Amino acid sequence: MRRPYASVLSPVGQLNKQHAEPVGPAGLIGRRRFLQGGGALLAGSAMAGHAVAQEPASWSRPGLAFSNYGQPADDQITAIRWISENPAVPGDGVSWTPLHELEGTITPNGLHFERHHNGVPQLDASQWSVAIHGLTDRALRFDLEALHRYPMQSRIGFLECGGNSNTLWHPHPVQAAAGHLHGLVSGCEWTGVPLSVLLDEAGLDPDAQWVIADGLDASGVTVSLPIAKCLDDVLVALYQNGEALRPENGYPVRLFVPGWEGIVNIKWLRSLQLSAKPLWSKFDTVSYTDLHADGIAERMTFEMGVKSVITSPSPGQRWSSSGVYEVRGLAWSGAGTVQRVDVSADGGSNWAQAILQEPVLDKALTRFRIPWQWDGSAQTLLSRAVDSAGQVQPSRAALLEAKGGNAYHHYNATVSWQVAESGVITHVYL
Ligand SMILES: Nc1nc2c(c(=O)[nH]1)N[C@H]1C(S)=C(S)[C@@H](COP(=O)(O)O)O[C@H]1N2
Ligand SMILES: [Mo]
Repeated sequence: MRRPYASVLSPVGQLNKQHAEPVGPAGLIGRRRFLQGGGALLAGSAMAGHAVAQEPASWSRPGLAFSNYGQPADDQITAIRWISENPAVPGDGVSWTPLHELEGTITPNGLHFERHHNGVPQLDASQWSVAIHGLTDRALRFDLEALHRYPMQSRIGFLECGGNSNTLWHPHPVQAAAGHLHGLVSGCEWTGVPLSVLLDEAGLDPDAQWVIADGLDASGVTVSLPIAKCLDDVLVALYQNGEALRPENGYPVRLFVPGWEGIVNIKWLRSLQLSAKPLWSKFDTVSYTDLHADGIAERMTFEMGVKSVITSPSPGQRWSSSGVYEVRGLAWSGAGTVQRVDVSADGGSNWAQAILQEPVLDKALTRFRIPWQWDGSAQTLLSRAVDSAGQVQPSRAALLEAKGGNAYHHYNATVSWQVAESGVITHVYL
């Protein structure tokens, strides 16, 4: 028999009394302290559960019928992508993953962010094929049936647009939810055929140093990828979280290039040309380059930097009372694994180490969590990630200093949310 709720949960009113003694820097209960008994302390206090007299009545009528394809609960109306389109170019724009509505590290397929330069092409997968040609022993063409006969691999990884978080270059903090500022990143399990296997089938000419990948949508997105990366870990992906790719994410086949900026993850793949030199396409040169303060554009800035963002709380939310909350967020790095995430609740004066959700995977979203006893005063929360390459997520001031005033891509500075006395959460710069 289940225990009645009242015996395991205590009323909210007792919470502050039990946490009257300080628990860590600015109320943060760090990893070590949590493991030493802070967890038990929290479990006993029952946080914000309400006492109830009895269990809810069970449903006494048959429920709704089966469905061919499941949908979220009807009340989950805010857990949706947020679309922002370019009015000047048809099909150009983005839709953002609502990071502040999600938990864990895997983005549901219907909420994976989208970035199209010219819309989602209407294509017939039975007519689809990809050609491997150029500096190869033989030119080969693979249709879906052929691709399915090759050995597949799965890997969990993040995909992030180079332009993610770029509203934070703005001199004033834009007020928007975590996912509407930072949600051009998603995490999936991608499955497909390693590109190295297909390149091996075609046979590489020793002069083949670049793979020029081309999509078949109207935008003419073509990029040049160094051969070393293509032979290392690039997937010719057919599946996303166990099901066939979604049309908006490249169905039937896309490249998944672990840790590298979104643009090189070519969707609706149609051609891979082996070449001695990069193509220097529009997307290798004009777009997705990093303009420095002196006006020089750095090209091929492929690897995504170390980054973290608190997703709960998120701007726009309001906490109803002081007391214990769990601060939760995501961290990732294109250079490897997330080694640690520190959280500050006093604007960066003191830091405590957050708990990382296992398994912590290479070039994948990593969930961090840390309990915080909020005393009801105005405080500023921020997180700072360190990766396995020893890179530390920079402060906003350090990033601006390093990049100068012309930067547009690769914004990876620490992000700060203020909790006001009223409990209202806002985006602030430190
Ligand atoms: N063919 C094609 N591939 C493309 C794009 C595109 O517009 N066309 N956009 C690129 C960009 S800029 C990004 S960030 C990622 C986005 O992938 P997603 O829409 O699956 O999130 O796809 C990349 N691949
Ligand atoms: Mo992108």
